[in-house]
Parts: sequence; C-alpha cells; structure tokens
Amino acid sequence: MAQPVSLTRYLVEQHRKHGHITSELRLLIEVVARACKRIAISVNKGALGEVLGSAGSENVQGEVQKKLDIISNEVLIEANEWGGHLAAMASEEMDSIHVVPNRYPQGEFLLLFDPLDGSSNIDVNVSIGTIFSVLRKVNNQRGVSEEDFLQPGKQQAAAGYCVYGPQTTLVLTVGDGVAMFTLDRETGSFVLTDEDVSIPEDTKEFAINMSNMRHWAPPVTRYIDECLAGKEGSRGKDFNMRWVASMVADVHRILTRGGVFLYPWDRREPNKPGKLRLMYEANPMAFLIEQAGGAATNGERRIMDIVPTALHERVAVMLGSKNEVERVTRYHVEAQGQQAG
Ligand code: P6P
Repeated sequence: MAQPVSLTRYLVEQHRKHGHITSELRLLIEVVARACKRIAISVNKGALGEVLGSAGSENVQGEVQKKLDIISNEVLIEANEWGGHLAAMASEEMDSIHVVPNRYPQGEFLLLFDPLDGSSNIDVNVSIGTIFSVLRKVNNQRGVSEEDFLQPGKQQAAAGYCVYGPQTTLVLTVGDGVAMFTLDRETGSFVLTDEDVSIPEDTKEFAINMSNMRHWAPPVTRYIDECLAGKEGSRGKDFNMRWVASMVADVHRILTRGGVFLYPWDRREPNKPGKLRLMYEANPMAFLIEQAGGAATNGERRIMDIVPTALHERVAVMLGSKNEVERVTRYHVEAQGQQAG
C-alpha cells in the first residue's frame, strides 16, 4: 500500500515540479494548517468545551462575534506571528491589520483570513470553516501598512480553506491546481486525498439565499427564474438547490461535484456591492475556483481583477461551474447595455 502523502511532502514535491513554493511559503502554509487543526479541536468540542454562543462583542462588520470566532482568530495570530515568514496579518475579526511585533523577525508574506466563516452555524452543528489568503509584501522600503494588503486577487501566492464538517479537510492552491487534504485524527496529519480538483463546466445545482429574491437585480432574477422553470423552461433541464449559509461548505460542494454559488448585490443595502468580503472570502475562493477550472465574477468582471480600495470592502459573488457563471454574468452585462442604451 502506497505511503500516504502528507501536506509537507506534497509541498516539497510541488516545489520540485513547479519551483515556486519557497521554504518560507511552505512554512507559512504548514503553520496555517497546524492552526486549523487546533481550531478543529475547539470546534469539535462544541458544548463540552464551553466555546459555543456569543462573545458579547461585535466585529468590524457590526456582526455579533461568537466565542469561537475570537478563539479562532487568536489561534491564527499566535501561531503565525513568531515564525519569521509574515510581515502582517488581516482578519475579518479585526478592524485594522496586525503587524508582526518587533521582537520577531518580519517575513515577505501577508496573511489574510476569515478565522471562522459561517459562524451562525456553529451553535447548530453545521459545517463551518477557516478561509485564508496569502499575498507578498511588495514594497520592502518601509514598514508594513494596510495599503500593502490592497492588491488584486490575481496577486495571491496561495489560498485555501479548512472545512470543519464530517471530515476536517484542508483545500489549497499555490497556483498549480487545487489539492485536498483530509485530517487523519489518529496521526494528526493532513493526508492528500485529492489533487488536480476539477469543476464540471455545467451543473444542475445552484446555491443562493432564496429569501432575498424580492431584493435582487433583474439579471439574477432572470437567471434563477430560468433554473426554477426546469426542463419545461428555456434551460431544458431541472435544477436542484442547496444553501448551507457557510460559504466554505457551499464552495467545498462545488469543488467536489460542481454547482454555482451566488451572493449578489441586493436592495437591502443598495450602497454596498454585496455581503461577502473581497480580501479574505471572495478572493481566496475565486483563486481556488479558477484553479479548478471554474469562474468567479462580481456579475460584471473577474473578482481577481478587482483592485481593492479598503481592507474590509465587500463584493458581489458569482462563482462555480464556468458555463453557469458566464451565463449569469452575461445577463448582467446585457442589462447594463440596455440601461446604457
Ligand atoms: P446569509 C456567513 O455569515 C457568510 O459570510 C458566508 O459564509 C455565507 O455564504 C453567507 O454569509 C450566508 O449569508 O445572508 O444567507 O445568512
């Protein structure tokens, strides 16, 4: 029986093939993976670990923080600040960036994360996850500031997530395709269980929060109405719907069997482009989806081409099976043309 391939072995062998996983980047990914294992332990304890429920505080998004949101954030900060591979970190749970303290060496990378995405599902035992994105600190002339983080998603050196579900699975890209590692709890190692992940270009499964239907823009309504019309309608096939309300879980399903995920702009907050955050939700997920042969747009353009103007800026998200994303994006572009005309 072949030896299981560990995360470290995978990264070393990928470097031999492609030559751009430096030891610093490998160290960073291994540290993040170890932090995810520690988060998994806290998540899996649930009520036994007195980690459920609200922390009684709000994050920069104005959302009530769960105890596990704060625990996960602290685990990632503590695991990463001493290693010498990072200059700074940014988190959904922190207003501003966390610069590596002077007592530690600074590295070339910037780490961004949503420490525990989908936290409304924590208390009801539904899959949640950690999302992370790695950028390079481009300007080495001075200290690090928030501006160093404001790079388009296409600049990412690596991206991934760890989903805490029936299995604890780390999903990663460094720009050479997507690999999945399942946590072997007996050895404590992430073991390679899928590489060269590929999303089918077509699908019969869409993910959207249908309760927002009356707030959508016409192109989204047009697209979903066609899906709901099924084989009697213009699409000529029936669709199924899934909505976990944990982006990590919905994206993991799409990477595993295809599908399309939509969190579009809606009229509830007309001055915001969408609910999800560009830097540490949409960009890392877009990198993974594109590396697996899918597409990711904001309804008009490629998410990874968007140049950020603020650390916590939001974006509309349409990602997954290429042909479906291209269709709903085309509907948006046609609607723009009609408005302009
Ligand atoms: P809604 C979780 O809070 C999250 O940021 C994503 O993980 C998820 O896809 C979305 O929000 C769910 O939003 O409005 O359906 O609760």
